Amino acid sequence: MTELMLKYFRDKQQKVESENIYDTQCPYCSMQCKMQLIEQRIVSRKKQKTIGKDNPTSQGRLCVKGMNAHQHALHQDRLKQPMRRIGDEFEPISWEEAYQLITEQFVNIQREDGKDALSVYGSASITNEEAYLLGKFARVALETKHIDYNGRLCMASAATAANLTFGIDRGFTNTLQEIPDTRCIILAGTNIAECQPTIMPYFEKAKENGAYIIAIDPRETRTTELADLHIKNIPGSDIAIANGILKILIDLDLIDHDFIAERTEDFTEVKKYIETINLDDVVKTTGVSLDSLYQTALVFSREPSGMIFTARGIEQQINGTETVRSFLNLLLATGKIGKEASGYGAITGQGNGQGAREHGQKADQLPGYRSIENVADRQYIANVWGIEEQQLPGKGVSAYEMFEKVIAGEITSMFVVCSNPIVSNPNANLIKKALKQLRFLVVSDLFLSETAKLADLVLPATSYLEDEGTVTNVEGRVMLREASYPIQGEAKHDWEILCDIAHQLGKGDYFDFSHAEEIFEELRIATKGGKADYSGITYEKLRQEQGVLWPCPSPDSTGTARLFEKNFAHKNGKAQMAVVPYQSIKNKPRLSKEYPLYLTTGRVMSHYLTGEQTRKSPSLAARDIEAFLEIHPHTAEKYGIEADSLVRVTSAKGWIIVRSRISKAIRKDTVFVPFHWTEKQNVNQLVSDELDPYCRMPGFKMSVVRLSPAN
Ligand SMILES: Nc1nc2c(c(=O)[nH]1)N[C@H]1C(S)=C(S)[C@@H](COP(=O)(O)OP(=O)(O)OC[C@H]3O[C@@H](n4cnc5c(=O)[nH]c(N)nc54)[C@H](O)[C@@H]3O)O[C@H]1N2
Ligand SMILES: Nc1nc2c(c(=O)[nH]1)N[C@H]1C(S)=C(S)[C@@H](COP(=O)(O)OP(=O)(O)OC[C@H]3O[C@@H](n4cnc5c(=O)[nH]c(N)nc54)[C@H](O)[C@@H]3O)O[C@H]1N2
Ligand code: SF4
Ligand SMILES: [Mo]
Repeated sequence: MTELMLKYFRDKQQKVESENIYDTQCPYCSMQCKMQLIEQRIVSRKKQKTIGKDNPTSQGRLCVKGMNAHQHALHQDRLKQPMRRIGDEFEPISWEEAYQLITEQFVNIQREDGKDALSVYGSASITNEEAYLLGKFARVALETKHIDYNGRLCMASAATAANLTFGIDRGFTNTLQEIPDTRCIILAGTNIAECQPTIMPYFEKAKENGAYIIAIDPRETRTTELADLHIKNIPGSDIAIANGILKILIDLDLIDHDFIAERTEDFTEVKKYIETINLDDVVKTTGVSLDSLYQTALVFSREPSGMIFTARGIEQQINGTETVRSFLNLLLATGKIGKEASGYGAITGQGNGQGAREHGQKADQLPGYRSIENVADRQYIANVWGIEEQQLPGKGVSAYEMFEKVIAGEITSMFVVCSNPIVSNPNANLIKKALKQLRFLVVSDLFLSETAKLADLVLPATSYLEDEGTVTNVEGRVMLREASYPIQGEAKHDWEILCDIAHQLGKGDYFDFSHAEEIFEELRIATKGGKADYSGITYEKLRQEQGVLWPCPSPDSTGTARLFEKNFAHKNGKAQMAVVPYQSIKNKPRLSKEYPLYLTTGRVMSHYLTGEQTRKSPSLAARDIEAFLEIHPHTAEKYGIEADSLVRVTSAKGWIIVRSRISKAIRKDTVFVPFHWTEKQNVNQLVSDELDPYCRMPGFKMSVVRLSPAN
C-alpha cells in the first residue's frame, strides 16, 4: 500500500465518530443467514453496511440480497404511524385511535355478519412467536375460523406430501452437512443458485467429491449449470418423469426389496400401476429423452447414497402434492432415506417457511402441527389457552378460498399481517375486487404495499432489525433472531399489535405478554407432544447451541439431526407409498390454438417475492428494473416478438405487458415471467384459480397463454 493510500485510510478511520453493531438474520429466504448491521457515524453522517456472521447453516456467507437488506429496512418510506383512509387519501392517526377503530369495526361486523365474517391472513415471514400468536388471536380473540397464510401458496404441497408419506413434515430429513457426502442428487424444480444462494457451497462440495447431479427444470438456470444432466421438461409433466424412472427401476430390478418390505406400505399397488405405464408415452408427455430417464434411474439406484430436493417448480402445480409423492416413491423404492447422506429436502422458501407452517396459522391446524379436527388436539390446546374445547372454532378455508368467500359475501373483513396478497395470489384481478369489496381491511406492513393501499387502516410494523424472536430455517433448525435496532417512529412488533387489539376486545387475559420470549414459553407448552415438538427448546439453549433441530421434546435433548433412521412417523412406523397417475387432475391446462404456449413463473436473484422490499433497495432494484418474458428465439420469431420489445401476454384470466428477453435457455413451447412486479406487470393476473385438491396450492408453475407484440 502506498503512503498516500495509507494516509487516506488513516484519515477515513479517524472520521468514524461512533460505531454500533446490531446482530440479526436476513429477512429473506429460508437460509436465515446470520448477519450484523454495522452503523457508523462519519462526520455526523450515518453509514450502514451489512456483513455475514458465522453459524452452522450459512457459515458466515451472505448473498446480494442479504448484503443490501438494510436498504429497505432503513428506507424513508417505512411506515412510522398508523394511517386511516379518508376517501382516496391516508391520514396519520394515533395508536389509540387505530385500536378504537378496529374494535368498533370488528365488533359491529361480527354482530351484523357473524363471527366468521372476520378473517386473518398471516405469513411465513413473521417469527414463530408471532405465527403462534396469530393463530391464537384468530381463534381466541376474534373467535373466527377464518385464518390462513401465504405459506399456502408456498410450502403447502410439499408439507402435505411429507405428512402423507412420512407422517411428519420437517423440510429436510438430513442436515446440510451431509450433502457433500452424498453420491447422487436430484434437484426437481428448484433454483437454489438464485433462491438460496448461500446453500450452494454444500452442493458444490458434493460435486467436487464426485456426486452426480441431475436437475429437472424447463429452463437453464444458474442451478442447472451445476448439473451433470439437465432434464429440460415440459412444465407440469414431472409426475410422468418420476413414474417413468420408477418403471425403469422396477423393470431392471434396481429397487431395494428389503427396505421396501420392512419400511414401506403399498408398494404392490404402486408396482401394479407403474407396470401399466408405457415409456414412449412418458417421452411424449414430458419432452424428455428415454436416455435421460435411464441415466437418472441407473445412477440414482446404483450409487450407495442419494438425495432428492424439490421446490416450487414441481410443487406449485394443481397436482403438486401428488407430484412430490411421485418423487418420494423413488426415494423409498431405492431405500435412500433414513441413513447417512440419503434423504429428502423440500427447499423451504420464506425466512420462517418451516416454523410458520407448524404453529396454527393454517386453517386446519393448531400449534405443534396439531389438527384442529382432532378432539384430543383441540382439548390439549384449549387447555393451554384456558378456554373450553367447544369455544375453539373449526376448520376454515385456504388463503385463496378466503377471497372467494369475500366475493360470496361470507367474509366481510380481513386483517392482513406481513403479506401482499394482491400481487402474490393467483387470479389477481379477483383478489383486487375482493379486497375492495371488504367492509373493513386492516394491513400491518413495513410499507404502503399494493395491498395496504386498498386498506381502511394501515399499521406500521417493526422489521427484522428491530423484532426479536425465533425462526425455523430450511433445515428445521430453530434459530434465535436477535434484534435490537432502535424502533423507527411509532412502529410496533406484530406480536405487540395482536396483544393490544386483544386487550381492546376484552381478551387481554389470554394475551398478557410483554416480551417475545414469554410467548415462546407458551409455545413450548403448546407444542409439547405434538409432531413439531419445541418443548425442550429455550432461548438460552438456542444461544448456546446456535440453533436446535426439532423435534426437541425434553430439556436434555439437543434436537434431532437425522429423521427416520429407525421408524417413520406414522403409527405403524412405515412410510406410505402412493399410486400417482399422471392424469391425476383432469382440468390441467392444455395447449390450444387460442393459448399455444406454456407460461411458468418464478424468481430472479435480486428480487424477493412481491418485490415490495427489494424494489425499495437501490442496489437490488438496479439489477432488474422491470418484469420480463423469457422466450426462445424460435418462438419469438414465430410470434413476431422482437428483442427487448413490449409483449402482451394473455391467458383466460387476464393480460399483462412485459418486455421480451430472448434466450435459448428456455424450451420453445414455454415462456417464463418472474412475479416480483405489480400493476400491468403482475403475472398473477394470468394464473387460474384451480387448486390442488389435497392442499389447495395454486398452479403458479403452469398456465397456457398467447403472445402478441404490444408496441
Ligand atoms: N432471489 C429470490 N430468492 C428467493 C425468493 C425470491 O422471491 N427471490 N423467494 C423465496 C421463497 S418464498 C421461495 S418459495 C423459494 C422458491 O425457490 P424455487 O422454487 O427454487 O424458485 P422458483 O423460481 O419459483 O422455481 C424454481 C424453478 O422451477 C422451475 N420450474 C417451473 N415450472 C416447472 C415445472 O413444471 N417442473 C419443473 N421441474 N421445474 C419447473 C423454474 O424454471 C425455476 O427455475 O425461494 C426463496 N428464495
Ligand atoms: N406467480 C407466482 N406467484 C407466487 C409465487 C410464484 O412462484 N409465482 N410464489 C408464491 C410464494 S412461494 C410465496 S411465499 C408468496 C409470497 O407472497 P407475499 O407474502 O404476498 O410476499 P411478500 O412480498 O413477502 O409480502 C410481505 C409483505 O410484508 C411486509 N413485511 C415484511 N416484513 C414484515 C414484518 O415483519 N411485519 C409485517 N407486518 N410486514 C412485513 C413487506 O413489506 C411485504 O409487503 O407468493 C406466491 N406467489
Ligand atoms: S436471501 Fe437467503 S441466502 Fe441470501 S443472505 Fe438472505 S437468507 Fe442468506
Ligand atoms: Mo415461498
